[in-house]
Amino acid sequence: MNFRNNFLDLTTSKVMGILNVTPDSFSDGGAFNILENGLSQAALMLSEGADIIDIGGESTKPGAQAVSVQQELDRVIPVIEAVFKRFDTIVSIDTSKAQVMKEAINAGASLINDVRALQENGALDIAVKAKVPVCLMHMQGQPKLMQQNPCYDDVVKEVMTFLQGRISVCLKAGIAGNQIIVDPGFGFGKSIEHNYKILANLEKFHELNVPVMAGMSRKSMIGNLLQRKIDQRLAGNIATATVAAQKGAQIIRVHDVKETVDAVKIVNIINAYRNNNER
Ligand code: 9MG
Repeated sequence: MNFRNNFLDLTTSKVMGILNVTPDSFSDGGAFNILENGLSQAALMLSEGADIIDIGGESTKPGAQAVSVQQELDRVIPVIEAVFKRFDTIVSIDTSKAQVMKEAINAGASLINDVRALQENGALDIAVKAKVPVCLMHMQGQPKLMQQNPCYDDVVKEVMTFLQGRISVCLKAGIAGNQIIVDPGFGFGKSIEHNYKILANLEKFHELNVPVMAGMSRKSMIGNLLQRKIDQRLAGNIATATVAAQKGAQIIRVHDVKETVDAVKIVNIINAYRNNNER
């Protein structure tokens, strides 16, 4: 896939490192510290083998409050500029706001990761003009209330139908088919059962004929099942990432880059041997 002339081969699974630039992700909220901290986290994740750095300034955790456009810009733009200047990597902007997408792309971002699948005002238009890849994610409800009573008759079918609909809207608007990624949105308006049903059927999402992203890192689908606090979920994070890679997810979005890169390398080599045997 072409990220503004930075090409990423998605025939094997790749790892996206998460860089949250929200006040709760840094002990001291001062601007300098946020920038320095962001840069050193990006450097660490890249040295550990991340292929993409996903930078976000609005928490989308269940119960999270919305932030203003200006707050989000103030948080993410300096970090995107600095990461883009210092490292030869793909920078992704995690946002749903058109203005943030636009300024992030001007600052060097080459992927729009939108948990609201370009449904907010002006977002689709910006994505068409930006000509960068987009990741369209499924969410039922909004972060503040989405985990209160998620409901589906057939979660896999409904999530796929939504994503197919958003792909069609994007194609009609002028986004090239080879610039679209989809994501079932683990934890976004889904119970534990819904999340594991999706993971069990993740390979079905390839029927949408675009790369698939999966993000389960440290989420409650791991914590609640295993009864583990956030810093005790590494084994669960690696298990879910490994299954996603085995099921062909092209991009795995994680906090624990080093361990995930190791796990994904093993899955990738097994797949390479299997493909050779089939020839
Ligand atoms: C921003 N964000 C948080 N969780 C996510 C997930 O599962 N997928 C994507 N694409 N973005 C996410």
